Amino acid sequence: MDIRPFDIKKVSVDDRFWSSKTELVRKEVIPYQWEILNDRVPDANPSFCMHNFRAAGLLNKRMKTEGSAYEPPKYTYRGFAVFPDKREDAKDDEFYGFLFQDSDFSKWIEAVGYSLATHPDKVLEDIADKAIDIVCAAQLPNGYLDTYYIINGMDKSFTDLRDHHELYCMGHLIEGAIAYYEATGKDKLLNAAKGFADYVYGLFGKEEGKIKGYPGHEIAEMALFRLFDVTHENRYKELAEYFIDQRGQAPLYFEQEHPEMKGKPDYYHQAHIPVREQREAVGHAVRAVYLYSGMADMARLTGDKELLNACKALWSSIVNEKMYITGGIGGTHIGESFSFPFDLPNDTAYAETCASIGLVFFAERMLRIEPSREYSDIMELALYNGILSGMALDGKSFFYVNPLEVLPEACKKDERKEHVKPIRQKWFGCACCPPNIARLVSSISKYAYSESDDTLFVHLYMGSHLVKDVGGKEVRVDVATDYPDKGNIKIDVTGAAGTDFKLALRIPGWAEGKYAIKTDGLETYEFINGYIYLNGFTGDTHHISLELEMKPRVVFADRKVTEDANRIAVMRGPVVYCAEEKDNGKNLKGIIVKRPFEISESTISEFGTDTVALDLEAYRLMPSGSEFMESSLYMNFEDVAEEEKILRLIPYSLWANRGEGEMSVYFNYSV
Ligand code: FUB
Ligand code: ZN
Repeated sequence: MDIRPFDIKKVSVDDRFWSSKTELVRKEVIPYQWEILNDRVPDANPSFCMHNFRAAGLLNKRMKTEGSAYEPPKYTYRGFAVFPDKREDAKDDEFYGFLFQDSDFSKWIEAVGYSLATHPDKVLEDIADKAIDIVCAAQLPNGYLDTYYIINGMDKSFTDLRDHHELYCMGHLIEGAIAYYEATGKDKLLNAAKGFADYVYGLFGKEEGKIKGYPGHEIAEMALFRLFDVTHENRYKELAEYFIDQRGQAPLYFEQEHPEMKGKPDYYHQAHIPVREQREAVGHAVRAVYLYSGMADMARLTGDKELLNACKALWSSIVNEKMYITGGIGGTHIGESFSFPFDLPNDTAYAETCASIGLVFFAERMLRIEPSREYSDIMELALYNGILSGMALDGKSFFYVNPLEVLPEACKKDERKEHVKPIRQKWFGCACCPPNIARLVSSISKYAYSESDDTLFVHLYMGSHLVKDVGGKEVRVDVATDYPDKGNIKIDVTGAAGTDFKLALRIPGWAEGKYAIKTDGLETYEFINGYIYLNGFTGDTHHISLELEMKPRVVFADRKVTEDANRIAVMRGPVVYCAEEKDNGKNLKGIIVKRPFEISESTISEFGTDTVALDLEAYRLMPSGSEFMESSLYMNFEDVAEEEKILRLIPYSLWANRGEGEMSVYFNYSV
């Protein structure tokens, strides 16, 4: 069965929860990020992204005007990231920022593309067209387009595939160009991306004399498969397959590039063993899930069972041993990596926003191979928790690292927690996460729906309207819901009579045995891998209603997660909850939840829209004795007393929107 994402142009999302996010990205985040890319936001880390494209364009112009008299820059390594002391000191023809700064533009234009696909906007399109002109003016006549080497010296381009992100930038450029082309029909950037990919195709491959390497940071793989999807030009698929097959093969390419690393398994770059032999998710978490996404694309397109088995094993390694309850991945900041199984520290977590986004990409691709809630449940978990936490409610500040426990003082004074920030940042020198959230949120319907010729798969529930073509007939599907605050989902299907239309609805794992469905006369259905398949549509409009029980659940981690031993977390539907100092005072770790866990719900409005907050009965141990006792570091147990308290919980994704303070997802409980 050929399953593909549903065309985002054909879906209009009209949802209490998600529309506020997509509108935020459209109205605030995209314009804000354009200012950032042009270094016009005071007090934010400078980007230099558009500066670099302009600088490369300037050199190209010089090359054209000076002809053979032009002397191209000779490569000198200036560091992984270079910033001038002051913004004003930046020279017009020099490169600044991290060496993959180009990718920030590509992610931005991708978000712009998705946004324009559903909300045409002449002003934004004009800005984007002008930005594209600047980017395309930086491209070399042979198709090469990475400003780091164009500015710093092409003589060393593609000589450090492991660390220098040229192929990563190409991958992002392709993704951005496709989104913009699909939204607007304009192919200038797409042609530039194809030009770069064609140049790379000419350089890499198994043929004699070609480079036998592969990207040090993945994304080109999945981007090239997408380019193949759009253009049907086989060489892009061939190149992606080459990159995947070649990775980890002896002799190891990165060892040849960096002989000092000989004999040390390169988990970080996912180059330790050939991909089909991989079983455990290791190394840099973003690189890993981007690679697995490309592998899943290849497994789907080629039917390669060995590759699919590797994908399944890696999926299971992540979700059964290495994932936070929030859908965050990457247990350690050392190498921004997965740690060993069940090592999931809360306060030193890395859980990079990009890594959870990559997990969503991986899930979406596995769903195309096999619609199963094994994947969509996790996709939803990451979206509602570890990804949305990455962006402030006003869309103007961001988390890179998404911890599950924060003590602000420790973040500032303990070097081991330096990577953990207690408040979101306006921007980052290495700014991979903010534009990644923008492109994901603005294409959210792509993750909610996929389709085969006759079936519409509903993976995520959100108010929306779409029209699906079934054998030349238009079937209209309208969804209305207050999800995730409520579990009420109403789906109207119109015009399906006389077609083979099937509707596949996901029943989340957490709602198993706790849902009710009314099918309005449709008697034919099957339940497969967590999806209810409805068919036999004969009436004009069928009104289907699905009710998922949204009761708070007390959740316990596997005993092997020592960090969470004898502690509980609380979830409601797909939403993970946390406590903040703002509601509960300091020393959240000292709060003990009482059993039986009585949880009451209330609706609060301090986060802009109505939000369900939860309250639990709890207590703290407080010194009960004299002044002397109160000031002592240690005391006898008889000198402490229980102080009753109500523990207020809010959705984890909303933490740190009301100033700085402690936060915790896990709590002790009384036995
Ligand atoms: O290397 C590019 C990006 O920077 C990675 O995806 C992030 O983890 C950060 O290291
Ligand atoms: Zn990131």
